[in-house]
Amino acid sequence: MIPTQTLARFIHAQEKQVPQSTGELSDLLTSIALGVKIIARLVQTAGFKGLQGYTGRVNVQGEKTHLLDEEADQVLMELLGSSGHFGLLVSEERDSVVAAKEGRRDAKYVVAFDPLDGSSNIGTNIPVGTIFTIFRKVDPDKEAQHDDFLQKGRSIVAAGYSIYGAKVSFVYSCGAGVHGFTLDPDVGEFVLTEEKIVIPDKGKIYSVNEGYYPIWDEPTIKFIESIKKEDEERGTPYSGRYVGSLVSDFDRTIRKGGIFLHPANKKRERGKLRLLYECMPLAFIAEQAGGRAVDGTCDILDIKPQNIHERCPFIAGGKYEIDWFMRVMAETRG
Ligand code: P6P
Repeated sequence: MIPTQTLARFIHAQEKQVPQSTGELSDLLTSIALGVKIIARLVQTAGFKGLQGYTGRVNVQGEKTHLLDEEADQVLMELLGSSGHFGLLVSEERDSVVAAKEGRRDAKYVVAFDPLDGSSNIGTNIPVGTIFTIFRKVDPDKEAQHDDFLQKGRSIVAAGYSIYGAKVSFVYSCGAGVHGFTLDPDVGEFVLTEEKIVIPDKGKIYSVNEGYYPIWDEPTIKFIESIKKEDEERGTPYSGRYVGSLVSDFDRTIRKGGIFLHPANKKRERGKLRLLYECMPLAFIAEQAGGRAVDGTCDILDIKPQNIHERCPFIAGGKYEIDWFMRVMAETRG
């Protein structure tokens, strides 16, 4: 089969539907897709190219960094920094914002990314991925500022993620639905495989690390207990699935439905996942796919980040499950 609907063609076709588009966003997405292809090869060959294992350093999160984390970060910093369209970049691997190597004063966008989420799973061949989110600068006449990253997720221009697994997939949205692509390794092109991903309103799968049960708060315990008990009318118990790799658990949730939870707990009142480059881009995708993403109190896209590395509880899924979760939160908290 000749792959005709490639990512590049699809992006340019989408661009033509936006009268005032300049093609910059299309160029950015193409740059990100190139970075994803390069990172895919690094992940697939890490085992025999000496790229598995740790660097011996810790990142701003206080986590031991993997060699692949830094390689993936470097790929995106180089590619996106030289695209000319970004003024500033934020990476999970960097303490503060980074000025684009060839950033022009009139560059319209800023980008935040997690270059390789789930890298702790690398050695066991569990899928990992890259997550990104793009904002316009708040003031187009000014150079990009740190505060351009502290916008609510409702202002996201485009966001998406890749998964380096049995296939390399690329899922993104520019605010007109969620589109899925699969890398054709024979030609090195991403080919459209799902023009519009829509999350089922009600699913049958819940996804959470139950090892945290002893330190969950009461509302979370009540919800998880209710999704596991026999109730014919509600269609419970749901099946449990947990990969421990955010992009994999999230991607399964938007395709098959149900709910993914990485909630707050007594040791981490604001959870583990990062708001700017994990929760917000995936919340944008979840809403574009017809679902919801909350922190237990409000929709993630209504939260204004206070700093570029802040954490956030992340619960995402179909409207049925998220509405149910939020009702239990409200009832239990009183
Ligand atoms: P836990 C992987 O380390 C990661 O950052 C995400 O990819 C994943 O969803 C989460 O942490 C798993 O966290 O606390 O269940 O090990």
